[in-house]
Amino acid sequence: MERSLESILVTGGSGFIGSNFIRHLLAQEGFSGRIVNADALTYAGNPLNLADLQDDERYTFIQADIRDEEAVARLFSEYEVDTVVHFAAESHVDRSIFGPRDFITTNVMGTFTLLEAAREAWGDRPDVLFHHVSTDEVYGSLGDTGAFLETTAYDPKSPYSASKAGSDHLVRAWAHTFHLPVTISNCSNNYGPYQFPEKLVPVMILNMVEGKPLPVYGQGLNVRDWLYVGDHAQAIWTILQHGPAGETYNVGGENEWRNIDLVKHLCDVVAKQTGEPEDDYLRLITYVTDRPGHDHRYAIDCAKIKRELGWRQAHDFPSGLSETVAWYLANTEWIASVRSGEYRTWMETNYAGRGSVNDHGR
Ligand code: NAD
Ligand code: TDX
Repeated sequence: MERSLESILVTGGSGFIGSNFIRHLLAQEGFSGRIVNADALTYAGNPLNLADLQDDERYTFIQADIRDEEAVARLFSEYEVDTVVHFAAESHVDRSIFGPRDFITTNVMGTFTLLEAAREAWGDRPDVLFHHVSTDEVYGSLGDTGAFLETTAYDPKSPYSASKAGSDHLVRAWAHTFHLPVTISNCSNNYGPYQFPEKLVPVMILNMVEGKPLPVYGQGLNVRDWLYVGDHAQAIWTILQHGPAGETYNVGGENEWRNIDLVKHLCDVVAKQTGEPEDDYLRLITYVTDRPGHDHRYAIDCAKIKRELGWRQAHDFPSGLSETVAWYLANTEWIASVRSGEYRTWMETNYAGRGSVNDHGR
């Protein structure tokens, strides 16, 4: 049975990865359907992320909270949804440590609400799919070697990762018990345009430009695997078309960096584009109090999606990072918009006066 893929409900499509995914999907020759983006527009959701699509008749935006049962049920019936791509979540680990409530209500209860609405609307239709977008953080933290496989036991450590693990378990339970056709992807750290400036890469770029300290947690020795957001979007599109129901796919960049090395590398990339001396940026590196419970290392083994579905990363890190820096340097209107009003970085709000400035990264 072919999947319909005619009426795709994207949740959280006004955020970083969701907006990149929607743009990516509408550019695919093989896609002939429509997209309904349901987003509550929290601090992380920004209509400007998709402003260029407002005249595209294949795209509809509905402001809706995935915790609102009635609103979610209405989306399924009004738009005859046959596919869900579920991005909507509270996504910032630091925020989950100091205010976990929204992480539980949105990531766990919101996912539950969507699953129930899908079950109710779809019955036993075989041409539908619920794709759940998850994270490598559900697997916990690695030592200096090894990588997460799809079969690695869950061991989430932060309120964020525990809430995402909870949502993954719900999705699998709905598949097992109610035969809902589902797929799951667990992805590593994404970088690229439209990322809210609370995550490592945009925080560092924007602080460099403004001559502000570059806050490196602890000693900067934690390791993350970085994937270009467009490659993540393509992985999800590949799964929607070819991933059998019931399967989970790990998605990663095979591109591990210690945080401190990445920040220093970013200083070099930004300096090349602004023409400022790299030393002026390196001097801003400031070691601050570590994140509580900071996971040491994430690494993804993505051999399964490569082998079974033929997906590959299309962006190498130098070109992806260089394009990302150029995007942040050019899109001053977007930056002003997301930083207007109440905007302060999580660091500025929560670490005020607590940053332990020891040396400057040399
Ligand atoms: P983001 O914070 O940039 O965007 C989240 C979006 O969800 C926002 O537009 C927000 O308004 C919306 N949202 C939040 N609560 C909502 C609610 N109750 N109802 C409706 N909409 C709501 O996040 P992101 O970085 O784009 O991440 C998207 C998804 O990918 C998340 O599920 C995240 O766990 C997962 N993920 C992210 C990364 C990463 O590196 N950013 C890596 C792996 C997985
Ligand atoms: O200012 C900073 N200084 C710093 O040293 C920030 C914002 C982060 N860090 C460190 C913490 C992490 O080791 O950099 C690393 C990356 O931090 P984040 O950008 O906050 O990402 P991370 O915590 O790794 O989680 C991200 O990847 C997995 C996303 O936010 C999650 O949504 C995703 O699931």
